Amino acid sequence: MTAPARPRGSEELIRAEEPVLAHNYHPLPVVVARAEGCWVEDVEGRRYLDLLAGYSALNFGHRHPALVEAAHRQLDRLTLTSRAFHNDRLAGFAERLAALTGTDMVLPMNTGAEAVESAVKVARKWAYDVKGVPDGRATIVVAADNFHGRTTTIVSFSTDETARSGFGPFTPGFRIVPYNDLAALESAVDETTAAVLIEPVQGEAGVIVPDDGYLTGVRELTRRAGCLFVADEIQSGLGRTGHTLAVEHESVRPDVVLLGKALGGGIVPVSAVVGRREVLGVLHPGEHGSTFGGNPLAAAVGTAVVELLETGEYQRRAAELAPVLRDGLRALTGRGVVGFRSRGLWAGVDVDPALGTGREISERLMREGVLVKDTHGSTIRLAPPLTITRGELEGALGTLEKVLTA
Ligand code: IF1
Repeated sequence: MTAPARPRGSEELIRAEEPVLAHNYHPLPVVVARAEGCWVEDVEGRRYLDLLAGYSALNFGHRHPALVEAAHRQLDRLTLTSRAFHNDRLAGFAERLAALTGTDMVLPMNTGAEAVESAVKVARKWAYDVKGVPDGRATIVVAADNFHGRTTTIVSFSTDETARSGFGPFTPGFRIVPYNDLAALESAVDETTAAVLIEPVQGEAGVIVPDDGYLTGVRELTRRAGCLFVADEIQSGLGRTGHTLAVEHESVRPDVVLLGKALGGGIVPVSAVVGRREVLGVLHPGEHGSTFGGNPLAAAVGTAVVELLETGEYQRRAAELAPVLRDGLRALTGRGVVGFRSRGLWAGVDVDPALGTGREISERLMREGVLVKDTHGSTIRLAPPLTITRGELEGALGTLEKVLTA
């Protein structure tokens, strides 16, 4: 099919997708053509404030100058070697990321799901090689309502029927317990347990913030049981909750932390498994890998992201604006909002179902120039870039109030 002579508008582009693009999403009817900072612009030039930020992959806003510059510079030098050879970017990235996260060793991957899959493999291998669990018997305990990605092993331990039905047979070796329930967790951990894998805040479930003490409890329980605490910080990490890692809210240090999304600055997919040398040291040459993991372009952008986080500026901004978001949502409670959870610049907002579904509210907000994404039912997620100004945030809350009280 030859490209059309004239540029196609939003409606034409949306129609053009239908016969040729797999329907695994139901996007809002907006076609983004350019973006900068917290603002995106559609094909016709209409501007929207982006309160989704790529599901927290755009913590530094669209096209942060320092990140784009790092990418351009590397594009003009070297983009890919594969790990069959060394490249001159990877050592620096691994050193800076380990230092930023307070860990010893880094396994660079690409997507979040790859980091989760890698952590499952490393935890199992650690269980066999270090803990002494009989081969093939390792178990991993996860939380109900988890979201860790879309691969068949990961959906094997999902409790979301939409995410898993039709994709069996499933990978065995996982136990599911209610989130935020230490007693249930204690009863699921035994001598076969390699790891407990949880999100410090459950994102897709609707920004479910656990009780204070839960993360500490998981840390103490896994230490006593001699199994690994693996924290999936792919969405909650890298400044989103007002800390470099969400687990810092309770000063907890997991054995393994999973990172992704914002680690690539919204420019290239970059993920990583970071943790203690005793754990990641179980991998030997030829036992794990990927074509793009640790590529020089990803390492260059990832290093620039770590440099931004080393300043503490983005963590501070999320912490300083957290009360603006929280107080704004509290003021709307009873006026269209029936409940919310928030931590840092991240909130799950339960809208009165009588006002519409999450999707309908998202479409009304879109027409008012604000982009959000519904999760389940009538819950919408707010996760602006951490570069949002107080004024922009207050404006967005005003727009939410207008939509909910109209
Ligand atoms: C989609 C959800 C968010 C994640 C956590 C691992 C991954 C994710 C805590 C996997 C990815 C993305 C996936 C994307 C939408 C988005 C999402 F709605 F799916 F659940 F953010 F809440 N751990 N979350 O949140 O990382 O492989 O995607 O790089 O699948 O629609 P990935």
